[in-house]
Amino acid sequence: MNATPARVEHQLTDKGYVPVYTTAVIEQPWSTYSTTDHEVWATLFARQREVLVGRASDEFLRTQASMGMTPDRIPKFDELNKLLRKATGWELIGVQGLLPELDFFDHLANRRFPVTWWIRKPEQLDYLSEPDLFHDLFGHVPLLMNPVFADYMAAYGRGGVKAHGIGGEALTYLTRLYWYTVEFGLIKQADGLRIYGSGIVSSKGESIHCLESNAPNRIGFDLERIMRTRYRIDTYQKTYFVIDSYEQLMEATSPDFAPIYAKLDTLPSIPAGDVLQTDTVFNHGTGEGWLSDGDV
Ligand code: HBI
Ligand code: FE
Repeated sequence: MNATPARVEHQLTDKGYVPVYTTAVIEQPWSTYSTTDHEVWATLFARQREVLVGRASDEFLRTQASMGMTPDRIPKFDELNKLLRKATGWELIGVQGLLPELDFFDHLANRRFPVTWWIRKPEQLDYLSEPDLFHDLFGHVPLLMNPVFADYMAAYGRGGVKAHGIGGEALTYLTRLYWYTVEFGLIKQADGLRIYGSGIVSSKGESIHCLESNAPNRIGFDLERIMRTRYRIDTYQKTYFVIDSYEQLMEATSPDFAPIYAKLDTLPSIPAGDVLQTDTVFNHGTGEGWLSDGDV
């Protein structure tokens, strides 16, 4: 496999030392994928395509179908890149795993989406702690075919590079925005709430839970509210935020965030499960099954 070795650094966070990989770009070693690798892709793909009918947003299902992804084998990055570049100027690059934030943002700002080159093992089918090829390719890539969402992701990357320069809590606020939109966002359609967040669409359990359980809150999108709201990394989300349209996301990133960051610095963060008087509430969750600690 012609991967330049990815030096693994460890970053001290409030969750202890987490491995952060270098930004080495890795050619997708497609010929090295085993039969088991392709079977894991096939199982997850078929299962999620079934669960997501009536649950994922129309645009997610449409863009994913337009990319010609099938269960029979792991897609080839260079084949998908031909479609992506033509549609929205984006391309996939292979990486070892999580990148240092500034590198990640810089890739997004330049319309490069980092996709982990390896896929999880059969025993990790239902959960693994970091993004693998299935999470990235099945979850993140399809909506990059949508011009408005593709522009949002590039604008988000530019915002991340700027936030990195500002320092302070700017990256915390921006990471929450990514988490509650790109990873765990819901969208309102005429026929009901639907999923567009990658962290949800790549998970069978959460695809059902986020829409059909009474436990979580479902609250209308509000940029500053989201930037103040802590989140969960090892359980289902306590709160899901609902956008009206992808255009709403794009518009939300048009102002200069620096004054917003300065204002948020004077306000307390909001626990993941709270509902505010000012919220547009689609569902005030029962909180059933929630853990009392562990908000990030
Ligand atoms: N790196 N490869 C990769 N994929 C991600 O989704 C990712 C990352 N590094 C940082 C990161 N996400 C989050 O901190 C974002 O909120 C920036
Ligand atoms: Fe992700």
